[in-house]
Amino acid sequence: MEIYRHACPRNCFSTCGMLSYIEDGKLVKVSGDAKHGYNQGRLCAKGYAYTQYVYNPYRLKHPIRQTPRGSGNWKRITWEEAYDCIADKILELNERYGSNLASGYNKFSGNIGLLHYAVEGMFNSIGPHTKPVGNPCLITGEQAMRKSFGQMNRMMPEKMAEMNAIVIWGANPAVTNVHQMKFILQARQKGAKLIVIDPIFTRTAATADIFIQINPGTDRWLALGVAKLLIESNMYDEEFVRNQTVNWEEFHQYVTEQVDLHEVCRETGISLDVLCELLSIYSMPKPCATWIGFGIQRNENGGQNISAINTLAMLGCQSGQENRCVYYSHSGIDDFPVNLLNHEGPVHPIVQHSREIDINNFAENASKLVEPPLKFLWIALRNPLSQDQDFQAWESLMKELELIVTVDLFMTKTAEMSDLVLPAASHFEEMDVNVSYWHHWLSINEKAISPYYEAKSDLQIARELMEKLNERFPGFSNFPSEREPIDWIREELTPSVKKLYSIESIDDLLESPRLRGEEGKNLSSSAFKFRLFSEENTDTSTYSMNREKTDVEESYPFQLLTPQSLLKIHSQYEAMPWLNQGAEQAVVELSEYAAEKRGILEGDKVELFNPNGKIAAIARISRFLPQKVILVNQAGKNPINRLIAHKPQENPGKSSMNFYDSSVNIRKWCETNG
Ligand SMILES: Nc1nc2c(c(=O)[nH]1)N[C@H]1C(S)=C(S)[C@@H](COP(=O)(O)OP(=O)(O)OC[C@H]3O[C@@H](n4cnc5c(=O)[nH]c(N)nc54)[C@H](O)[C@@H]3O)O[C@H]1N2
Ligand SMILES: Nc1nc2c(c(=O)[nH]1)N[C@H]1C(S)=C(S)[C@@H](COP(=O)(O)OP(=O)(O)OC[C@H]3O[C@@H](n4cnc5c(=O)[nH]c(N)nc54)[C@H](O)[C@@H]3O)O[C@H]1N2
Ligand code: SF4
Ligand SMILES: [Mo]
Repeated sequence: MEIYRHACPRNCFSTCGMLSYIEDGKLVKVSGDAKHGYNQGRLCAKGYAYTQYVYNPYRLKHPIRQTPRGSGNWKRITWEEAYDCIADKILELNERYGSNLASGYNKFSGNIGLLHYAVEGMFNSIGPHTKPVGNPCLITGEQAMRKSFGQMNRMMPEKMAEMNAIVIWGANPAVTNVHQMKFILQARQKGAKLIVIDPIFTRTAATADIFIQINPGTDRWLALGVAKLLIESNMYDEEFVRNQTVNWEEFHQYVTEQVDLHEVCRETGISLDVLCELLSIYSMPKPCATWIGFGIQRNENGGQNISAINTLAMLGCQSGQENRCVYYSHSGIDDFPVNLLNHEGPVHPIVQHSREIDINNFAENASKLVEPPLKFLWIALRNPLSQDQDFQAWESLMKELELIVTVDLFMTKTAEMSDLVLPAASHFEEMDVNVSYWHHWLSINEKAISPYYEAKSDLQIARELMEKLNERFPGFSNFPSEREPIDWIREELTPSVKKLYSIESIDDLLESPRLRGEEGKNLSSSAFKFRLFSEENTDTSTYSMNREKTDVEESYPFQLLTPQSLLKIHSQYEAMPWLNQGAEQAVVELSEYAAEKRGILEGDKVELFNPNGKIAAIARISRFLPQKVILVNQAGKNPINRLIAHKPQENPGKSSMNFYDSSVNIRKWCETNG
């Protein structure tokens, strides 16, 4: 049996080190890599199911073409035919419009290995084109962290084990970050308290000492309320605020004059006793971790809520900065040149830059493009017709597109609406190098097996397609098609990366994943000045839960929360019987209050609806849900995101999607309902 080293490339906190066991060229088993200090030899259920993922009967085997689009009339074609068809379109559009701006892509998080920036590299290599910017997932929080701290911090997640208290605001690690639970448990075994602040009684909440059920979107009030108590009881660090913050006077005045504790309790739905409980945690002169989850920034107050939590975390814990540990995420790739992403393409005589569109409002903005319109769309590592918002805009964009190509391992909702679908390789079938946005380990991903049928990695596809274009039109692309994956990886391991990770070459990574050497510096170095919460640039009227409701909110009184599921990564893993029985009917959880108001009983077929559409589901009535919250899983056969459509956000490319700001109504299912 041969054994190879891998990194799980899913968009997941853990980026687990993994070993594959190969017999006669076949993947027979996977295990966690014991040399990886974060996952320490373990995987999650999705990780252990990789043998079923790789040889899944639903995996795409060959390039296929559908005529007409959406008909389900698929025919197998060769890679040659696929490349010819795509090259024809790119060249024809270039001829028609005088540049490649009519060609573009939408890419996100299917595989977060560094060589998957091949998609960006491929498009860069043909000169100016149309590309997405921004990030639907975590950028609001990233902006808020940079505003507070001047930078993204580098907290070591393993250090959570040494904390005296862990306060989790809007994360659900028992589902989304299972390996972190081990470090939390270690802390608890030494006596640490775990506090979970969430509107939903989650699996993580179920393990906590204190669960604080907060009204969604109101964390700012809670954080400021506790900060006020800290200040009033003189339990804050005066020296810190005097020397290391930029706006203490202003903040002090704001808290004194504007933050009213009764209002805090009303907005958040939390009693004063609970605020005092949090005060005792944050005033402890001992290490305390504040973990800001991604869930907290999926509403329009997200950035402000995070800024308020950062402020509370920094004011509290009197015994010095090293005790103030704020966890969010870090930018693991910043140490690397990421040459594929930053590949410089040829200069165009007239068009200077690529056209950028916010990934969060991609379809609508892409539809509006003129001179030239967008005509060819490449979709890779992404399933927008399950995971994006505003399906109506996608549907009208697709009508205008002359060619849609989707590269995926499975026939997704998006692939179903494409002209060509190209089969992607799994991470066991290609080489890569991986870092995490949570821990600080660097891993190599070896190629262990040949690609499944005719599947190819995104990099291989880029190499071959660009070569084809150059055969047809010499010099059209400057993509270095001759370069092998290992060459790209070698280039990522620059002298400074080697020093940081104490390696001499790739061989060291083949021996073991490596921890980044310069350990998580705490947030504040002496030069740094912290920015306390301030209300600048915001429309305060949006904050109050008690403000006047808009007409839409009156008609659709329930807030739709759609967080992540344990046995899926977004829309992935649905076709895997070990994890999910794919054909299941969607389930909606509603409160006893909502059930009573709408005459709904457990197990009833119901429909969720709003102006964007309706979704059928089976009702589950929960004693634990807040009255006006409705909980639904993502993805499935009829993805819930059909009901999510948001107004364009203020800062294109600078905020995440407000997925949890959607409002819906619910009623018993009736065939004749409009
Ligand atoms: N309602 C709601 N919607 C949400 C969220 C929410 O909380 N609620 N969360 C949002 C968040 S946080 C995120 S990160 C996004 C995720 O949005 P997406 O990244 O669009 O989500 P996935 O469903 O993971 O789709 C990734 C696709 O890439 C494919 N893939 C995997 N590996 C490869 C590969 O090597 N090559 C290629 N070409 N394809 C590959 C997978 O099979 C899958 O179809 O969803 C967002 N959508
Ligand atoms: N199993 C699994 N793991 C995953 C993923 C997956 O799809 N499946 N996806 C990965 C990705 S891409 C991401 S982004 C992460 C996300 O992982 P997390 O950081 O855990 O974020 P979410 O799951 O979006 O939301 C976490 C919690 O926030 C709560 N929440 C919602 N609104 C509020 C609020 O206003 N205040 C407070 N205090 N809480 C609120 C939700 O109820 C939810 O329980 O998970 C990653 N890990
Ligand atoms: S999905 Fe996440 S936890 Fe599971 S094996 Fe992959 S990286 Fe690890
Ligand atoms: Mo995400």
